[in-house]
Amino acid sequence: MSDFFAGIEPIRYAGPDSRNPLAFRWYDPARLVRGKPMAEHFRFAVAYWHTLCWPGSDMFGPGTFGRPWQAADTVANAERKLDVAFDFFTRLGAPFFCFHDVDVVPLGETLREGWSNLDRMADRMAGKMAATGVKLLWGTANLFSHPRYMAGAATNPDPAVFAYAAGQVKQVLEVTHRLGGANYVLWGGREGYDTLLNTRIGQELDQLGRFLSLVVEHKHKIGFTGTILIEPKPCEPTKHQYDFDVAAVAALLRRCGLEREIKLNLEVNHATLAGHTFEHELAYAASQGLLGSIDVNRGDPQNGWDTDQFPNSLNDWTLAMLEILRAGGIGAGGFNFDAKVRRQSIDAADLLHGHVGAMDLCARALLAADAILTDGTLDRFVADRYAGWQGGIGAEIMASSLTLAEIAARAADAPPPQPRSGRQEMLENLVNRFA
Ligand code: XUL
Ligand code: CO
Repeated sequence: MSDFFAGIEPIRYAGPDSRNPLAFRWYDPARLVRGKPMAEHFRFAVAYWHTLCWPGSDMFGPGTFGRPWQAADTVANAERKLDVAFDFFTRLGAPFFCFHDVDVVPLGETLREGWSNLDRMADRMAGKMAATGVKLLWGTANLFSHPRYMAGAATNPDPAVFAYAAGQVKQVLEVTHRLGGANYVLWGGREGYDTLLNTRIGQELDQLGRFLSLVVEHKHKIGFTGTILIEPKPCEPTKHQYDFDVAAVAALLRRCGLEREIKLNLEVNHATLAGHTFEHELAYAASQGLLGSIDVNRGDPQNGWDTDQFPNSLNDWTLAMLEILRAGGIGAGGFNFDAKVRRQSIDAADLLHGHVGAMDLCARALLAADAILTDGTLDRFVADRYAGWQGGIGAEIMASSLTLAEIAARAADAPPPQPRSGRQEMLENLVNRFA
């Protein structure tokens, strides 16, 4: 067992009046909300890469954290890191974690070396999981850091790179299955382009479709029953990414006939970069039956890049929780903290402050969203706004029983439609009564 967090007590629920900064004031795992324990609403997960691997570097300087296991990328250090990781998960009370292959072990020089390193580490992970009860929300392969992936993985102009990526994904999918993972994530880090001058979009989209189909086929072949998830992001690291946002991925999945096989892992800061609110992405995905899981974080209102900060706005999260509750919850997905503490937050305790605050925020937003739904005014307003589609000409249009000419004739003979207020300010005020 590591002593990295020595002196920090396991985090407990202490109630809203607590002054302890390392206690939960709202997240009470067993508390029932809408008949379901809070813990099940969220299925909180720690992201291995930000919490254990990121050294606190930025584009102007190296890491500031100086964690002992980050001194060199060796198997021995990966094992120390694993000890610290499971100590952190249990101290925090996070029931799940997520990882990339490169987060947990050095992949070595060849694909085969990486496979055997990961296989051995997966055995150690299985032991830790059995001992602590912490489960795997999802696994993923890093297909974007190594220079071989500079022009993409599945969408690389060189088929040998496609094949290498296939080798990494096959292995991590199998390890995820072996560890009982609930999902497998594909973030297309560099599946896009930097300039159209050297790019054939149609060819690259066909390659991406082939890759996704191969992954789905292999999932069924090995009997993995978890969900394959795509994580949309519009840009960064490349100028343009094909998995731009929910709408783009929904279209891509239909183009490949995979809309019933793959769902989405939505990340807050990715929605921001795409020019959307997070609740827009949630609502759009839910409307297409594609909501799978979420990566919890936030951007910075002034910086236009992926800052991956811990969330801290109750109003924003309440709007997100409203969409998640309306969608019937996150199912076999979860709330993964794809968030990192700031570069100056160099202490072990800072890792806990980041996660504790975010878990509490989510819990408080869940209670606020539940209260808004229980109050019912918001939903009644919306139901009334669309009531015209429940009968009369609205129902006939949607039942496809009228032609364009018949609809036009009815409109010509009816009294002119009267505009009605959308009451945006009233509805915003209503939400602010709760959050
Ligand atoms: C990058 C990002 C990734 C994915 C997993 O912006 O969000 O960490 O979540 O590859
Ligand atoms: Co993410």
